[in-house]
Amino acid sequence: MRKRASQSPYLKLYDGRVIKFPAVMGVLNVTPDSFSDGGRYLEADRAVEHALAMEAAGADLIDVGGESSRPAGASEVPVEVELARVRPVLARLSKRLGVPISIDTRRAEVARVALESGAAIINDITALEHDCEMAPLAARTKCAVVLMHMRGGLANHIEFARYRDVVREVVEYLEARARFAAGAGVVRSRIIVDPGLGFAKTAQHNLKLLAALPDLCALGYPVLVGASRKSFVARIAGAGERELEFGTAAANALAVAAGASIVRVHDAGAAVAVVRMAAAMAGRDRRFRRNA
Ligand code: HH2
Repeated sequence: MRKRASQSPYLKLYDGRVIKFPAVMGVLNVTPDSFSDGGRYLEADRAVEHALAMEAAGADLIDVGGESSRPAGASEVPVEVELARVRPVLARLSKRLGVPISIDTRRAEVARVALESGAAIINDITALEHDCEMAPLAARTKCAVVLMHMRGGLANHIEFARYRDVVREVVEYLEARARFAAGAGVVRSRIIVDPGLGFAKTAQHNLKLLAALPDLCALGYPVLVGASRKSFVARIAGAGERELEFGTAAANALAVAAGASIVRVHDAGAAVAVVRMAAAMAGRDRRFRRNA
């Protein structure tokens, strides 16, 4: 049986800032084609406004991405296009945003520009596999990294949704990628793992992984969960605006109760309320412990 390692209740970034868990990561997709909010924040001013609104709503960090990974065959964008999307947004955000920024990218070149603009976290949906420069960059800069599980490429990952034991395979993969990252010099206390809901996963796989979050938490790394508005939520809860939001809220509440440290969301205000409530009910908020 796996030895259970304990998770830290916070993440200390290289610049001294601290993210207390459970935390809300607000999604800022600077893309024309993201599955839920594509095109809404492609214009830099609107993107900045939205990030500031998410911060005001209580988001603990903002995840900026310039390439969509939606399962319906996302098209790969050239690195210049990805850079042209995120660079002006990052430049403006670094002067105005108080909370930390993570950069959602598979490319070291994009991550490097983002880190130079003040980002403190690399969110890599390929767990540092896509670009061999990513691990050395993370090690050199001492930034935090999110290692996410997926299989296949952006356009075809759903074809790879085949597992003997999805929980065991995802947990073992993330453990191996975390070991690789630490071996490459990434600061161990800044490694975050993510089961990659919807990435080469059917609805059934996502449900199994959500039910097994304690096993993933037992690795000892903070766990990030990205259920927000994904197609399995639409399939289970319904595809209307309200159904998606409440379905997302239920997934986030149970994820926090099961030990998740970060939830990645489109509606930060809703998620903040959900996370606060779930954390208090699960005894993860000191102020509301029964014997406090
Ligand atoms: N999901 C998406 C993108 N990046 N990163 C992590 N760590 N975990 C996730 O679950 C995750 C992620 C997909 O969602 P979204 O950003 O809304 O859509 P798109 O990729 O189409 O921009």
